[in-house]
Amino acid sequence: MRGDMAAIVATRRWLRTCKNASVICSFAIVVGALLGCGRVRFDNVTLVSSDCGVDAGLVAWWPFDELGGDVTVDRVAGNDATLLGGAALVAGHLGRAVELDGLDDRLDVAGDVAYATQAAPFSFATWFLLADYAVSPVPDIMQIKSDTASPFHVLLSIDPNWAGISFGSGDGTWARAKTAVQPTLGAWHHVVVTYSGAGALDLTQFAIFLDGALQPLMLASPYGTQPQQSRIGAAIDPRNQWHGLIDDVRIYDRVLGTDEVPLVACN
Ligand SMILES: [Ca+2]
Repeated sequence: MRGDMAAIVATRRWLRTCKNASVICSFAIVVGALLGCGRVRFDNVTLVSSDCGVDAGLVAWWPFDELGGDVTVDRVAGNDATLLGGAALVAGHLGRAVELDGLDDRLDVAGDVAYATQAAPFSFATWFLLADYAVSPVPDIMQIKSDTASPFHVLLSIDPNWAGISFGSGDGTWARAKTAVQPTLGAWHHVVVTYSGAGALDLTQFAIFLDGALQPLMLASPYGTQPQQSRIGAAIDPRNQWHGLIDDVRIYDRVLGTDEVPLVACN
């Protein structure tokens, strides 16, 4: 399955065809899963398709659709994420999602990939539901390993220093921004962050989309330094713990076009 995007895409298209469909089709899927179904295996994965047709440049994708277990797969490159501290896979927005308690839950991503690259473009996209800021005022959706000294963060904050959706890094070589617009708590939202690769200190090279809408960016306060580790739902600092749900985390090695932003939400 890993590394064979053509087979995955073909299978997802087939599943999408089946999505509204028949008992026969569902039965075929189950039988296919039991038999291994050629090159594509379904393992312990629910059969809710997260396909949205935005596959070009996809370098990491964690759909969190497993029925359980302590490891959730990266369907592109096999950089699977380990659920730690009690993080659990539960019903989500697209199939299943990861639930984090805001105290000590997190997912650590395997591998050594620096997804946040200063000289090359990238995009980050995910669904999130933040329950509250009761414990953590600056919860990380993801700290993304970078090719600089400290990881690149995408987070939410109730603190005026980083209010709304914010991105930045502790090493001072990245622009840092905040939207100052608070997504509603307890509800699903979709965020896309893009970077052009043409100047990491230039705020105009970045964009944040919330639920498909381009957000205003203003200067945020500095970030603290963190050890390099791609981590979902937390950073090293305990103030960065996420309380709520995260679903369908995707990273691309290119800028998603404005026409693709609604598509990548897979609604
Ligand atoms: Ca999912």
